[in-house]
Amino acid sequence: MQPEHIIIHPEVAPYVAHIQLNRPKELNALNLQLMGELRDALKALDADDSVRVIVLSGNEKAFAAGADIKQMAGKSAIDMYTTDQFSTWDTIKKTKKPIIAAVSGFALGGGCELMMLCDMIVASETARFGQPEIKLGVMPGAGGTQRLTRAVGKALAMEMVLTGRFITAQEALQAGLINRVVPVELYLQEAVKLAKEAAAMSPLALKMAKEAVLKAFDTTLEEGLHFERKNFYLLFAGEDQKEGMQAFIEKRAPVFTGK
Ligand code: CO8
Repeated sequence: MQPEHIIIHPEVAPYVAHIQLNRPKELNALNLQLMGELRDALKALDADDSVRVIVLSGNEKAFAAGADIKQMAGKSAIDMYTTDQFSTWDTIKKTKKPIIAAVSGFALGGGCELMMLCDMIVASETARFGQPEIKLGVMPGAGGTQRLTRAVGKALAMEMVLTGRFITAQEALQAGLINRVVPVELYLQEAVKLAKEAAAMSPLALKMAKEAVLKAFDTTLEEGLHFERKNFYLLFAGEDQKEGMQAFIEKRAPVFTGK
């Protein structure tokens, strides 16, 4: 069945697929259906050998303005527990291939949290980031107190989470939340360019390197170093390591296959 709230562009560059959140009238508010479609699309692309890197965007006005408030407003705690909508997020988190967020306009609440699940973030000058849940009488529920704090530090995270203040793209760049800021007409192009650069690398190395970087947030330095070393050694089981090193010696460009 075709998804309704996302658009999948299969090959926007070699080995790069693009998923676009597509509920423009609602500023891409993340309802259950959209999140389910996104989970399924990411799972399929993660298993597709013709894809090495995924770009995730909204539109110029909004990456996503958060969880769908209208869908959530009347729910009870038991509804929330039974629906367990955050379990979708656990599956999304397991995507092995790098995901690059292309962000313009609002990235708020769950939208900011979804963006922080991505591995690199390209923003337009018009991007605004925030965790405004506090203004709704709640608080972030999908990583806003954890990933944001790890990315920007306690001072700014507390300010954003406790007052709901939005920050600009320049502030986000300075705080280390995002990778780069470009004029609005270029944000998607720049994200695809970055994706293309990564997609030229060994797909196995990409996955294992992503896994190892993320490990840094979950573990002690000693365990992280151990994990990193294991992944490094493991890559010597693949043909891409032979190809990459032989290509260097022969002074030519490597051709990686992921085998
Ligand atoms: N949910 C539902 N509808 C929304 C949302 C949203 N989060 N954001 C905007 N919309 C709708 C508006 O209701 C409006 O619809 P309508 O035309 O039918 O009234 C339409 O989108 C356009 O919005 P506005 O008219 O408000 O546009 P403005 O340009 O005036 O304002 C803002 C833009 C500032 C972004 C404003 O819309 C706003 O404040 N939105 C809510 C932002 C917010 O509070 N986000 C946090 C939501 S809670 C959350 O994310 C919890 C995370 C938990 C994990 C996530 C699980 C999926």
